[in-house]
Amino acid sequence: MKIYDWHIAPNPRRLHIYLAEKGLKIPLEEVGGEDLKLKPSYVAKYPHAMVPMLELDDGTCIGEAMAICRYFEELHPNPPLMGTDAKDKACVEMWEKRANEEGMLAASELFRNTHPAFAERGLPGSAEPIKQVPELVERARARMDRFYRKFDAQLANNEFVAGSRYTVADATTLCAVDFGKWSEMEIPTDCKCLRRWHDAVSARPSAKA
Ligand SMILES: N[C@@H](CCC(=O)N[C@@H](CS)C(=O)NCC(=O)O)C(=O)O
Repeated sequence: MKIYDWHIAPNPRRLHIYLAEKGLKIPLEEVGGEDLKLKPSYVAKYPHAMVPMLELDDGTCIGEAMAICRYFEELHPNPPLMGTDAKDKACVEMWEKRANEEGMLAASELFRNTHPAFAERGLPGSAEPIKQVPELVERARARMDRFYRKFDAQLANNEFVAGSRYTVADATTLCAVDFGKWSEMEIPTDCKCLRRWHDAVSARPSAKA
């Protein structure tokens, strides 16, 4: 098996953090080019045209960072990073989805609608040109602010995003906060709980994976 990777990209980072927390090492193939595009040979092989992607030895291609984490979680349940019992699993999934939809997608909307290299690539995963929409930029900033404040409130009563244990919800939240920095977004100074959490999870070895 191997993982198709783009070492600078935020969604593959979700998976790298997960694997590091698990202590798993999986062979990688870099498919990001210096032109900030996925290599044409990869897009030809995998027309979904996004990373990360896990290819199994039988040829099955599994995309979506959380689907790949789920695959490894079933095979290597310890330490549990996707919940323990029914309630905990549901809470981890809820917060991971919020981190992705309200954080990652907001940071992506901001970045892709401002960076000159993405002028014709307003959305990932398409070979067809999709123009940037300048009107989305302010909305994306407002989405990020809402994301910071929602997670700050959650972290006022919890050590980690989904409770007392580090989970995939923390990995996705960290990637979303750090992706926001690509567009000069920072955690607001009054979001003290989110800042406390960010310092703590950034100090874990997995944050550098
Ligand atoms: N929902 C996907 C999102 C994957 C995604 O957006 N990946 C980006 C990199 S962070 C990508 O492949 N972009 C390709 C491009 O920009 O051409 C997941 O969870 O894995």
